[in-house]
Amino acid sequence: MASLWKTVGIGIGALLVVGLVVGSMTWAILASRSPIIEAPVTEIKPLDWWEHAIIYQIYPRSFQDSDGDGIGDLKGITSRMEHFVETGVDAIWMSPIFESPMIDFGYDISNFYEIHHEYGTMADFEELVAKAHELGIKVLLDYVPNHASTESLYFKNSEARVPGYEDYFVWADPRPNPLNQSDRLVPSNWISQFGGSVWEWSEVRQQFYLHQFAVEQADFNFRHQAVKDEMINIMTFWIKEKGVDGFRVDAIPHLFEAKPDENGIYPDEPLSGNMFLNPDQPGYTTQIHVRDLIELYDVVYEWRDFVDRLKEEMGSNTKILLAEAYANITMTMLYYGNERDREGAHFPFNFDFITSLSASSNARDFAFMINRWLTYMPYGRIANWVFGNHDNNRMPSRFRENMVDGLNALNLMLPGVAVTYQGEEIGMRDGYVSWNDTVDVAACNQGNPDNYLQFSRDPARTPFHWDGTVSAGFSTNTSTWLPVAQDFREINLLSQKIAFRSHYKVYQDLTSLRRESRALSHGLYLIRALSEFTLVLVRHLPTFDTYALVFNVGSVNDTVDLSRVELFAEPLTVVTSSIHATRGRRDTISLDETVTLLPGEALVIRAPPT
Ligand SMILES: *[C@@H]1O[C@H](CO)[C@@H](O)[C@H](O)[C@H]1NC(C)=O
Ligand SMILES: *[C@@H]1O[C@H](CO)[C@@H](O)[C@H](O)[C@H]1NC(C)=O
Ligand SMILES: *[C@@H]1O[C@H](CO)[C@@H](O)[C@H](O)[C@H]1NC(C)=O
Ligand SMILES: *[C@@H]1O[C@H](CO)[C@@H](O)[C@H](O)[C@H]1NC(C)=O
Ligand SMILES: *[C@@H]1O[C@H](CO)[C@@H](O)[C@H](O)[C@H]1NC(C)=O
Ligand SMILES: [Ca+2]
Ligand SMILES: [Ca+2]
Repeated sequence: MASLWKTVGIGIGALLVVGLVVGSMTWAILASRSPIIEAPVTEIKPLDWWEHAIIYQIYPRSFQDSDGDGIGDLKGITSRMEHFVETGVDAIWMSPIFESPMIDFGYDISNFYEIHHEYGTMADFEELVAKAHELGIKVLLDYVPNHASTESLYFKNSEARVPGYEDYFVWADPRPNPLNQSDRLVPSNWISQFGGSVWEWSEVRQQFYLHQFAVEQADFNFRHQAVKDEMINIMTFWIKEKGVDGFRVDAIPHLFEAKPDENGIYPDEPLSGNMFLNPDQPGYTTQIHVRDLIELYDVVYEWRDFVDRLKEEMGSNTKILLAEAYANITMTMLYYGNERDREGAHFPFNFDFITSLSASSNARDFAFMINRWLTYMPYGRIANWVFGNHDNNRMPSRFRENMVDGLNALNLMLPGVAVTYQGEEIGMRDGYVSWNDTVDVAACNQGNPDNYLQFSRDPARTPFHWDGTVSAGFSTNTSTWLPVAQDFREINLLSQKIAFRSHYKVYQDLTSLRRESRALSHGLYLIRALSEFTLVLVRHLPTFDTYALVFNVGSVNDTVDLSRVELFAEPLTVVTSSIHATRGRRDTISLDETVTLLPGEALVIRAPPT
């Protein structure tokens, strides 16, 4: 190892907060007194396919309709496969495509081994995977282990107490009411994520079953070995028989719920005290019995052992597991593994840009949240960045439209994996969906014509804007399952490919840079607020070009002094910039001048090796 290392002197006066990116590389950065950096000269550790990947989330129902029924489908995705290559992403993750009554648009699976008929056939799926792999694109599926549709055979069998299936779900007798024997009280006060009790009465079985999401999504009983075995069977099928490259794992914090006591009584949740909510709304109680139970991590660690074993057995590329977990930082980081002897998910999604940052955040808030993830992440693991998904308002709608390029640049320049939700590459905003057109179960259950938008996930799910023609090129049908957003003539892929400057072209500039730059794949990071509103991200690898993002996240002009960034050396050259920026590609910036950034302006800068 030592022979690969050369001592490079570097003149850095001030103490730098510089993080370590690739944990397995033994780097020592001591930039305070002794200005010495140990740097590899020839060898750069090769990264596994996923460690610096860009993962693109497809919402299949809204990506491309191939047969004019107004609903996106697999053939549609296959027909658009070049888009991923042109855009420069490495993997696609499709929200669920399995057979489903579509109460929760595919997150209510009735057959985990079949393709949903509106989306196509198994042959269509095989064609999709073959085409993707031919083009070098990995394919990830959405795996939904917490629950199954009440239409599934698992549930029907369990409800009918068919031997072997009795304990597949969480069944409970009514809580006894000592004052009234014939009263049928729910077993506990737990509230579903979509509103109402988690307990639903089954006339067939004469017991309640538990559902943490919709009534039609019954929670599996993960304390039953047959369920755990079946989950492994499902993953084996899609990896081994169908060749997928991994899974995004849905709703993991909800895998386990508290057990009943010896008398069969379930514990109630404490009340949150929030007076603005009624007893049917999530948030009325504080959830301590229905999420983050420590038992669930063992299941995740077993799944990791399983995918690693399968990889060995198949002699294949790494099969990855990505955990969807909205949880506090401690419980989130545990998904990575226990830091002693168990590895977990390849990463839990980092939702900080969704849950903790917004249009009102300043540069210090950004720097703090980004560094928080990197600080809490176990040593040597891979970070990831998520700016939107099918469950949350779109990125430009949560932040400001003039921030689109800067946010995409952050996503693509921070260390680790970048996750892009369909439409972010062109800056798609939330679509308007009227109450009459609203189909999201969360909004229909909890909302009314006056307040549904606070619950609805439909605005983030409207069809992709390919061009300015009928239904934005998504479908030949003028009527689509959700309306196409009204701004599709203004914001669409084709017009952005033609335009001289566009969000899409900035995104492409960034993905090319990401492929070429060793500082971006292997470099150290420096993330600081240069002022209240201007954020600077520097990626630095000795002997290679340094790349930096300078981004005004505020809503007023901000003037900054780039000579204060210790790692910069002249000449500074602009590689790409946000579409309204005053500086563009190949412009140079002198360290003697101050730089005024417009609201949302982002500059991606190259500096020579130090
Ligand atoms: C167009 O879409 C609507 C639903 O949005 C559907 O009822 C109709 O059958 C579709 N037309 C065709 C030709 O499939
Ligand atoms: C007992 O409970 C049943 C079912 O909820 C209800 O119909 C009945 O009125 C109750 N009886 C009394 C005395 O409250
Ligand atoms: C995170 O959640 C866990 C489990 O609910 C709790 O025990 C812990 O105190 C929380 N930690 C933080 C930092 O909030
Ligand atoms: C919604 O539907 C109702 C009943 O069909 C109708 O009266 C109303 O005009 C519709 N509203 C909109 C905004 O389309
Ligand atoms: C912001 O800066 C731009 C470019 O320097 C200038 O044209 C504009 O007037 C400034 N706006 C304000 C409000 O100062
Ligand atoms: Ca279709
Ligand atoms: Ca559960």
